[in-house]
Amino acid sequence: MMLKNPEKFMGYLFEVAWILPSVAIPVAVITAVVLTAFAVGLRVPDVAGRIEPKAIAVTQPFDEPGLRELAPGKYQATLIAQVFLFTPNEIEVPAGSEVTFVLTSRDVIHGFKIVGTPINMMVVPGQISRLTVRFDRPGEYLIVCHEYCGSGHHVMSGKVIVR
Ligand SMILES: [Cu+2]
Repeated sequence: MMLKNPEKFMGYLFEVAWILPSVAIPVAVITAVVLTAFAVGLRVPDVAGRIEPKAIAVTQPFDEPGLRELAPGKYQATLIAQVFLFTPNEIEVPAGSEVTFVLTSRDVIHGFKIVGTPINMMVVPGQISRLTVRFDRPGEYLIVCHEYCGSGHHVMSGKVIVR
């Protein structure tokens, strides 16, 4: 076949050369998504609700931002993002704590990433963002805003202290 009709044979080869990557690329992408979701533990934030940005000061739980112990070892950290700070910008929990971060923005879109943890979410005005993480290792975890929010974006940070 190859010698009788070399052009047709090359045609098959080219077809296979395109079919293989068109199967391999989606398989690789799906594998990456499954790995990050289950092995690395990356999760998208809950749809935790909506809020009127002008009424943050009188809407629970944002009327009292900060750390609250819900049960032994379980905390809720309520934070408000605004240009260019998080309120509060420091949280301290014992090692082994499970902390649910609940955030909203007072003004523009901010980001909320805790370096070294799977916590990575957008903080959108009018929307409540929520994610839970367990802090097993003591140390200081840097919080950064990773959505460009204006001229002071680079100083918008905070930390979680795990003792
Ligand atoms: Cu920012």
